[in-house]
Amino acid sequence: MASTVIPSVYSDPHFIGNRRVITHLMEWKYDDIGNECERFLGPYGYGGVQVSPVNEHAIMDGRPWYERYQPVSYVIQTRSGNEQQFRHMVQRCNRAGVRVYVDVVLNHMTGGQQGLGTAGNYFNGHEQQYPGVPFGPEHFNGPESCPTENLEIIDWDNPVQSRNCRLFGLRDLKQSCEYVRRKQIEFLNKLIDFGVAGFRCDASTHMWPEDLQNIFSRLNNLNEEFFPSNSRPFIYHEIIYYGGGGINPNEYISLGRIIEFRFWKEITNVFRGHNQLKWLRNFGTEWGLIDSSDAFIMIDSHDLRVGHNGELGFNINCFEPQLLKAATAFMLAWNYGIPRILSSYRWKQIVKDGKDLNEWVGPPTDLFGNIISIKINPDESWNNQYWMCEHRWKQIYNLVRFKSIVDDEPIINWWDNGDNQIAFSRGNRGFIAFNLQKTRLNNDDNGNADYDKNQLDLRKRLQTGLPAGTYCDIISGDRDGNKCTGKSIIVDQNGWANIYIGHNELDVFFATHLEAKLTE
Ligand code: ARE
Ligand code: CA
Repeated sequence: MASTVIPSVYSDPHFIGNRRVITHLMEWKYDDIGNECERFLGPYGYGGVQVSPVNEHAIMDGRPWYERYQPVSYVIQTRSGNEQQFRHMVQRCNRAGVRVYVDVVLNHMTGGQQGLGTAGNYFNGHEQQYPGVPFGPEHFNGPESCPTENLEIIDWDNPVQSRNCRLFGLRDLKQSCEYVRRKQIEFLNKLIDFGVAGFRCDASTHMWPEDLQNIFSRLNNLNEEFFPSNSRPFIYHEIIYYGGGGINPNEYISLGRIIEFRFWKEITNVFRGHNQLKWLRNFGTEWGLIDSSDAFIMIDSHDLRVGHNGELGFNINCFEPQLLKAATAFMLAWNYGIPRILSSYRWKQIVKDGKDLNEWVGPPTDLFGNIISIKINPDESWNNQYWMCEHRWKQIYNLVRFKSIVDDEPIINWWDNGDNQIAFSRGNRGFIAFNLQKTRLNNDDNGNADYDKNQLDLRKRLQTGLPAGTYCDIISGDRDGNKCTGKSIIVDQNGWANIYIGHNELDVFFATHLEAKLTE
């Protein structure tokens, strides 16, 4: 059933042309992001880049990545760079056709410690003093508004506790206070005036919708140097909701898009072989997900990668590249929401009792604690001992292109084998097939010596929806001039072609589109 809800004025990402996908260059430096916008994100068709929190934050022992989620002031200065560098990056990215979204932490300041922030401002979380803003105790929620004894959130489903008490001890800002609002509006407007297209709103569940409404309604329109007049910022909210009780994302739908956590969870479940691929046929609102036009989606994130939210071993991260590529491909090929791809750095995962002991490890740095730059070699490889660069994995960026090419074409020609093989096309512009049958073997049929592995191949004549011609698979290879470097298919006059995905192939999917067609 079509939704009657009018999309929020904050739900348009302002992509240029038919760009469709955002990548989060986690912890990257602004100069590096500017370079990447010009040499890769722009040319390869990414629509936008999310940057890690840009404002001054606590410096913590060992420099964990999560210190960025402990604001000290709204001065733009972190290990990623200063205000000038940030501003320059935003200009470069916009000119390269790539929008910039900033992860903003408005719910709280630091935890109970004291020290210096990344711009040199002193802070004392215990006394709730942040002279760099300045904020003092009167700007925080306390016993008058938070009903729990220790001021911590205890019952996460209770709206008053969830909004007025502390999230993991983080000092909770009183956004009903006009002064707090004004400081936050100033900060956001500064970013808008620099040319950003919008924000990831951290911990939205922990802020009152009416306070956010007030703040957002007072934001400037986007900078007319880069955007049409009267453009409102794009805002996507972190609201962790899996159905049932708890704070319902519907409360925030007029305030922007919702990061739909049921998307990654259900897709991860399927790709891990806990649910059959064939059920994805009607994946979306019929599974209880919010409307596509309100949704923001992901497979991996800065939290999920280390098992914050979800659980380690279930969540799919860069250490299972084949699985990550396949689940990401489905995300990009399906017609739902706005997808974001996490681009992470390398860390040494040490799993013990279901936890990653290194879950805190921050970005790669030199001996002085400076973040190491991304270095691109002449053959397009990079210093991958430091940076994972998932956004540069061919199976991923080729699907980013696929998404642009298929545009809003509907999902048609669905086929499944009643189990873990599926295929569908996007109008007459693109076609994709998945063969996860071997995952089932790994899970259930291991050790069955009589099992004929060839039964696990996908070998089938299918309707691709495509015009007749020879098409390259953009997964096992690519189109290189007028030849294919990997597999290819021949589509007949009626759109049919023989599709093959062997059980022993590294990638479990096949994809092609109009631009991967050879000229006759
Ligand atoms: C760190 C330490 C803590 C310490 C605290 C204060 O880890 O032990 O108490 O500092 O000193 C990130 C890290 C946190 C870190 C924090 C501040 O993940 O570990 O705390 O930065 O440095 C809930 C929230 C949701 C939140 C998740 C992680 O609702 O908003 O928890 N996600 C965002 C970001 C995080 C970030 C923050 C918020 C804080 O994406 O990266 O934290 O800015 C159920 C509930 C969810 C709940 C979830 C927790 O699903 O329904 O609401 O999410 O459990 O797993
Ligand atoms: Ca709060």
